Amino acid sequence: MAEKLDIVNQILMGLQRTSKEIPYHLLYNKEGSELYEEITKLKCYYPYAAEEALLEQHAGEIAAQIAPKSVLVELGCGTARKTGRLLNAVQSRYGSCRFVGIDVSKSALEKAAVYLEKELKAPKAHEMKFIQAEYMQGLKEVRRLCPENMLCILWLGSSIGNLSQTEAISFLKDVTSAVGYRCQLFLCTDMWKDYKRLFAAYKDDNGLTERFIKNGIRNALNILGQHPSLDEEKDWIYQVEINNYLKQVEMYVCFPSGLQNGEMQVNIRPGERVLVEISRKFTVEDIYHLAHEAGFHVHAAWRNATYGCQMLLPAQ
Ligand code: AVI
Repeated sequence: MAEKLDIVNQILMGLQRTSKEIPYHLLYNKEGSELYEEITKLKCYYPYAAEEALLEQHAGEIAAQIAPKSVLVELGCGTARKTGRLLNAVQSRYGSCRFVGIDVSKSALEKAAVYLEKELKAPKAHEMKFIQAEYMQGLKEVRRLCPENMLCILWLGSSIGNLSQTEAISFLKDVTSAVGYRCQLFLCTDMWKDYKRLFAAYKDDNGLTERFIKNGIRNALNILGQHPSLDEEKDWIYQVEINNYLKQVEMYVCFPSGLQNGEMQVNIRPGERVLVEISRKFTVEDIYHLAHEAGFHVHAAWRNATYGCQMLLPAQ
């Protein structure tokens, strides 16, 4: 109940601002998670394939940078479609591998378990555990279960790009608060690139990203007790902007006829828009800066012009 009130308050705070926004995590209800899974299969959505190719190419080198006897912990492992490769590389280097997947979605964790079982070359040499929890709660639980172990925390998918710089810094600081300094962070980031490629990735011709973003708004309104009709939704316009100054893709829904929820004191004026998600893109300098500000340093990196994976270590 307290959690539900928390979400309602977060949504209301965002919708009562001058520049309106909703929390991006509302994108990942059941429908949104399925749509995101579909988006990752689109050719124009390059980050998925770019990350997969980097992991494929460098899995052995990445495994060599992971401290022996580490427990690998994946944040938001989802269905773990890319993780098997890394786990196999760690197992083949050290003989065995311990893995914990953390996700809020029970069904994603169930799929991950089935998928990894098939992907692993020597399943008996792997110890796997799945925790259904928010990230920080999950990390604290892992630290409780493995008080002495080095943890290698995997954060794939450039999910850090969905946080502002301030949020990203505080998130990374929270990681060390949750698990202490005996950790490594394997962080994947999309790189800043040309407008055309970015725009095409977030405004796909199939309209999947549009549905994904509008679903976030629908979810927010449903939580506020409002259920817009399909006709009303047809009126909403999906807008993508590339913000060169902040180096981010911004995804909005514009309401030509406005939208009111008198009970909740929400008043979106005709023509006003709501920011649903940002997707930040990084230069190498940005990554160094972010790591530094969050109390980490970049220990190793595997990058090309499109995408980057880096191993960060606590700076202390
Ligand atoms: C999950 N996250 C990294 C995706 C991204 O690219 O920012 C979410 C997404 N939004 C629209 N398409 C994909």
